[in-house]
Amino acid sequence: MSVRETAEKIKRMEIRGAGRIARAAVEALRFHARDLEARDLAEFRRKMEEAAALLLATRPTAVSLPNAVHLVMMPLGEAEDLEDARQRVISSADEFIRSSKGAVERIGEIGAHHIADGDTILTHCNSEAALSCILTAARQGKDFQVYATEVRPGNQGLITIQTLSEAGIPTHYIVDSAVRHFMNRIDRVFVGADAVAVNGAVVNKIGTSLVALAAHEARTPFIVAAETYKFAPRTTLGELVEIEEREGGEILPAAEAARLRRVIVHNPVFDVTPASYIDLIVTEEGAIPPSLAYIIIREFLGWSIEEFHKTFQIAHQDQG
Ligand code: RUB
Repeated sequence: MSVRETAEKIKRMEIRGAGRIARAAVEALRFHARDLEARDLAEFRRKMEEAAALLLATRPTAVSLPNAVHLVMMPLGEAEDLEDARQRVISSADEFIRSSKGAVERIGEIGAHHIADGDTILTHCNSEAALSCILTAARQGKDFQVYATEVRPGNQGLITIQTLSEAGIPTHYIVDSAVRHFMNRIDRVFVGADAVAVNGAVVNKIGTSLVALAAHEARTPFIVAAETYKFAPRTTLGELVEIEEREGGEILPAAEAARLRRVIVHNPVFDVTPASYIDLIVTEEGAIPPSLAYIIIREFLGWSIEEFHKTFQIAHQDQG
């Protein structure tokens, strides 16, 4: 798929979920690099940067997108000539896709340790990392059930219940506002992440923080499944993760909105769950308390903050 087509699909949420968005962007860059016609290395670099910028502008919250694009584009800096540059992008893209899939699998293995026979799990939205924990536990023969939320307004819960049902897992489907009503039946909550900040706060689908609040009140463990490329390096410099605000029409149809002229519709699609409501973040490098987010950013993302800034010409913020 071309870069433009991939970007459109990500914008329209035909490709969605932080991990899938990252892999789709990387795949698009890979094909772009393979077929790109350029006179020299400088032109190749410029055209690749334009393609990267197009992909980065699609959705602002999932940090997996800039992290993945950065990983693929980073080797361009060391390229000696055009063909070398092309090969470097292709192999770094292949490596990202391979390791991303491996990370989801490993997270499943680690997360499944936290699911026992007789458990009732709750999940919100549609996260392949969170589902990997649940599906791995099911494959291990554990006997448990899952509550899945509807997830207004995108209805991602439908994808989740389809996957759970196909895996033969007893599944309950509830509206988002019923989470607290059912929380006393829940042994553990599993969600994914679009971004993890340096202070351990997790950005995920709107409503996640309410689920966490209800879990906290009921003393129900709240577990986040997040690959290391969901951790946000820029938050170490005090930058906040941008919360995407989508069209009001996704909530209130245009005809209704036109009739109710004084009504302002808000449609933030992610929210922030503070670290104090999170018991564990399961990464492919192991399960950590949210307070260790900084270690993941420094040790496992594999590049320095300075390098990240240089590559994307992000204005350096005063840390003082
Ligand atoms: C998806 C969402 C998911 C995370 C993690 O939001 O919030 O929980 O992206 O998913 P949207 P994964 O549907 O708006 O993209 O574990 O698959 O990366």
